[in-house]
Amino acid sequence: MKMTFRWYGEKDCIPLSYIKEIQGMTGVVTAVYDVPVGEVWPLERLQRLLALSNAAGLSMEVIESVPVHEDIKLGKPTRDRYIEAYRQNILNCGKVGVKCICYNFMPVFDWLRTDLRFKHADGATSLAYDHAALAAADPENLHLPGWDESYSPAELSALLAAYRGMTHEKLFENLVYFLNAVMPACNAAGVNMAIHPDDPPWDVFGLPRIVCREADYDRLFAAVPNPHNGITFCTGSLGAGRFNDLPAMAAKYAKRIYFAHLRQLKYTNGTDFYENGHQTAAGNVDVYAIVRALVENGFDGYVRPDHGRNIWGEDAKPGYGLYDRALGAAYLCGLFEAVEKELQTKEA
Ligand code: DNO
Repeated sequence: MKMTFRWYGEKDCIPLSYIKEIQGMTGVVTAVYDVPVGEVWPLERLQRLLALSNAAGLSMEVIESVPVHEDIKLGKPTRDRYIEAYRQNILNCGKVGVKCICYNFMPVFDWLRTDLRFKHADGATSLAYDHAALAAADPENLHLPGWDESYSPAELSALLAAYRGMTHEKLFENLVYFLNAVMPACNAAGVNMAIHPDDPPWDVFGLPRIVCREADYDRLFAAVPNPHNGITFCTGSLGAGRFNDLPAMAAKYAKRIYFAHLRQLKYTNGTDFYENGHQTAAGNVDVYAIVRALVENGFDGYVRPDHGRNIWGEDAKPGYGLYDRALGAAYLCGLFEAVEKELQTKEA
C-alpha cells in the first residue's frame, strides 16, 4: 500500500510541505486543472508538478483525473479525436512516472451532493446528500453546491439534449470502445486506468450511470480483460448504495483495485446520507473490514484518505481540508499496519 494525498496543484491552499509532514505519506494525487477537457496536457506541465512534488519529498504516481470528453461518452463521431488526445495524455503521464490514472464515466455531472456544510453536533461540517432535494433540482438550471458550473446554461442544455435517449447499454458500449482504444497506450506507458464509481451510485436526472455495483464490474472486466483496466475503489461512492457489500467487493477485486479512496458515510433516510470522519465507528462503512479484505487478498495499490470533515475551525474546500484528511491518513496507516502485521505473523 502506498498512502497518498490529493493535492490540487499550485493553487491548493494546502502546501506540499504540510502534506509531507503527515507521517506515512508517500506521494500526491494531482492533475493539470486548467487545460480544457479533451486536450493534450503539455508535458512541461506534468514535469513541473512532478518536480514540485519530488522537491517536497513526495512521489507523483497517481493522476486524478484525466477527464473523459462528453463526446466519448456520447459515442459521437468526433470521439476518436478526443480519444487520440487521451492516448497522448496517458503516454505523457507514463513519461513522468505516473502509474495510475483515475477517471470516471458519469454523463455530464461528476459527484453530486446537496449540502457542502452539513453541521454536526460537535461543530464539524461535512458533505451531505438529500435525494428529495436533488430530485427537485432542475438540471438545466443547477445551483447545487459543489457543482462547478463548468458549462454555460446553453451548453448544459445542449449537452442534456444530446444525452436524451442514452441507454445504460449504449453508454457501456461507449466505455468499452474507449477502453479498448486506450489500452495499447496503457500497455506502452505502463499506466493503469482506474475507473471511479458513480457518485451516488444510481441514475441522476434521468442520465444513466453504469459503475454502481458488483455486476457492473464483472461486466466491465469480461468486456475488457486487459489488466490495465482497473478500479478506483471509492468506499463513499459505492457505500452510498446500501445494496453493495464493500468488504466482499474489496476482497473480490483486490488485485484489480489500483487506487482506493477510503472514507466514511452515515445513512440517514432512504438513500440520504452525510459524510463523517474515517473511523469505522463513525458511520456505516466498515473501513476496518475493507482494509482487511484488501490486505488479505493481495491489494498492492495506492490509497488516499477521501473526503473529511471541516474541523478545528478550518474553512477549506469542502471534503478536502487538511486536518480531517490527515487524521484519516493516520487512522488508515494504523489499520494497514495492524492487518499487515497480523497476516505476516500468521504466515510465519
Ligand atoms: C470527489 C472525487 C471525484 C473524482 C472523480 C474521478 O471528491 O472523488 O470528483 O475525482 O469522479 O474522475
